[in-house]
Amino acid sequence: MSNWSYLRKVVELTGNANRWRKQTLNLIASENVMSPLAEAVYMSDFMYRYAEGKPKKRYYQGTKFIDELEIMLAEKMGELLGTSLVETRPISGTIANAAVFRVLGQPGDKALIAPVQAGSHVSHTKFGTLGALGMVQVYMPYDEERMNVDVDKALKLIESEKPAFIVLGGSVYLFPHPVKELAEVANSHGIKLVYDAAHVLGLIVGKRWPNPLSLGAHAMTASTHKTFPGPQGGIIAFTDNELYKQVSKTIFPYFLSNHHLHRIPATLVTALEMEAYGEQYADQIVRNARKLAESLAELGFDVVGEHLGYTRSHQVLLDVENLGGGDKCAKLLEEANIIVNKNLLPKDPPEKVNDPSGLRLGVQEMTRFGMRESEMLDIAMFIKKVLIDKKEPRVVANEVSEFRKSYTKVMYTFPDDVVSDALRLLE
Ligand code: DSN
Repeated sequence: MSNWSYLRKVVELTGNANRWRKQTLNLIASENVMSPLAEAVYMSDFMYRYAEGKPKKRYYQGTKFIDELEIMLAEKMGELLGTSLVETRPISGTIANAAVFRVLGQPGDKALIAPVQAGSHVSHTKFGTLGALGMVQVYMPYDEERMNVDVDKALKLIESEKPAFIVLGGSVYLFPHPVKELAEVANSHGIKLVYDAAHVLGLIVGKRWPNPLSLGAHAMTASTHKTFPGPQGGIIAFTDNELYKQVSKTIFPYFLSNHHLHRIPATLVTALEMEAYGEQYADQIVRNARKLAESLAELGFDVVGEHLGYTRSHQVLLDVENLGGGDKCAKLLEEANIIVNKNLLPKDPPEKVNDPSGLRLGVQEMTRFGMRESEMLDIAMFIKKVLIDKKEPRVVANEVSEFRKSYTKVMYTFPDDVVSDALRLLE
């Protein structure tokens, strides 16, 4: 391929992705979109710059504006989360976890983590960051009835295993983990509790999910681009001042040098949007998730968690074992322009990871584009056409694209006149 054809291909593929994603129903639970104003400040000169160190104590010159913005972001996120101790530099949720775990444990130490059935993230496990740091995972037992960590057995494990720290939160969960119960015992043993709020940060800020910091967690790690609809990045909030100081000394230089500065103003714009509209947005997300689950169940799907009201988060879990399995169903839906991921369900053994029984659906991005309960029924019907009625996916893809044309504007952001005024300040 000539240089020019290669260049054309690169740009064309990027354009294809842009165009295609506008025609799809994106139900990946870990993604979202920024508002045009957040995007505008993201595409700034900051993306070319370095600012090693902390604001006003940098190893580089040229940082006076990012210093101010970084201080503002820590303050604003602190206000939204009820603490004054916020570390804004992690460039992802996994890097946030790495820095906290590194401070709390030594190689060989044990960490008590949520069982995979209760949704622990790979970074909490021996296969991910925890294992890379040489630490040992101990799963807390799972309570099938409550679809959650078994509190009584977990409390006994704290006594018997003497872990260095405890991790709750995760990436596939429908119901809040028992932070308060475990934090009380952790405190009595001098153990720290870390809560990974990557998926639910926006729900916490929007007051539709319990704030783990107010329930006793010592640190809350998160990413800033899921239910909190900012740029890809990470954040850590603390209630423990000493832990905050140690993690701040660890994140740089152990886990990053630069921290991708263009994230900072974009995260701050998103924080202001969430301050103004976060409760409305989070409320609609949890309503939509519940409605999507109910609609799918009414249409004949096996939806996980019926006895508990299906979900309290942005996620819905579908058992599609009898419809060909998670791998096949996710691929069929993709052909129909419905993007989901295959997922292990609580009943699955870990070996089924490549062809699990489930699908994970998240409603946060479609909610951001203005969809409400009635559109959740439409989405459930599109999914039924593909997976139950066995309609040709490419035919459904055309219907999905047509449907999606009515939902292209990002909602839960500032009015157009405010945005136009603000954009002039970038000129
Ligand atoms: N693996 C991502 C998710 O989809 O939950 C989070 O890192």
